[in-house]
Amino acid sequence: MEQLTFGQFNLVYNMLSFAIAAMIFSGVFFVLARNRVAPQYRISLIVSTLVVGIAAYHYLRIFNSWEAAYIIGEAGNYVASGKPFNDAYRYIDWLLTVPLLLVELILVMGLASEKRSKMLTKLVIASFLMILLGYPGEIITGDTSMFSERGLWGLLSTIPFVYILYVLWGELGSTISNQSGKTGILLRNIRLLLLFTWGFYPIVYMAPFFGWEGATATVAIQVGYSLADVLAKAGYGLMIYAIARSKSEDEGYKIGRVVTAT
Ligand SMILES: *C/C=C(C)/C=C/C=C(C)/C=C/C1=C(C)CCCC1(C)C
Repeated sequence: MEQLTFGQFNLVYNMLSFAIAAMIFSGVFFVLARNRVAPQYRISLIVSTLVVGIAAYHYLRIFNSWEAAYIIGEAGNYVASGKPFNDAYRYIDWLLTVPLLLVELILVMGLASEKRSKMLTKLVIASFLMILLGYPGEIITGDTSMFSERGLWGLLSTIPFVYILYVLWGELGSTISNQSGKTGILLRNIRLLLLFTWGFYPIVYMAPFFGWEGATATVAIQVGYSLADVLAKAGYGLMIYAIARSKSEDEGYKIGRVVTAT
């Protein structure tokens, strides 16, 4: 039966709590900052708000499930309470938020509408497949070594992941390099943020392949995914805001300008 030390249990507990705060208050910021960007970019901030809102809700559920799954034992350790820890919340969250994160990026690029809908369709389908194919491997119990079913589902899920990267670097590469100075730099940076934070998930997924087992793997996976989520959702949303702000400035939008009807 899995046992956690006092420190392990509380590390996850505090990380989950931090993630809730980061999601809620970044959402508050996106709402309050909407008038700082030109009207055509506000939709990106709205989508950012939805992403962190959906994540905040799921983190509350994950937090409650974590709290209920363990009870403090006689030796001061945490032992399983018998209620299973429900990690499906994470995947449901990703299924909704991952496509929305790609939508945010495409919207803030300001592509022509025909190209935009083509890109969105491809990216949204690929991101659905990536999450759906990863889930069966995540919940497998028993053999979780590299050459187990966990490894196979992980590999299948990596195919759409690589495709997403191909679209962002290959097909959208020229769109990004065509953007003006500061906006171009910000777009390249957000793509890198996406690469590093999204690239972190498959690495965390592989934790059991490196021989980490039981409590250590559980803690590593929970802390790893939570950190990655804060960067990939709240941090990413702030960069989307910076891009929207930079494009608004380029296009001559002034904060607080009074528009009078003529
Ligand atoms: C806010 C949540 C985000 C950005 C989640 C992203 C998740 C991934 C990029 C997950 C990718 C996976 C693989 C590429 C293979 C192994 C299974 C996954 C689902 C962890």
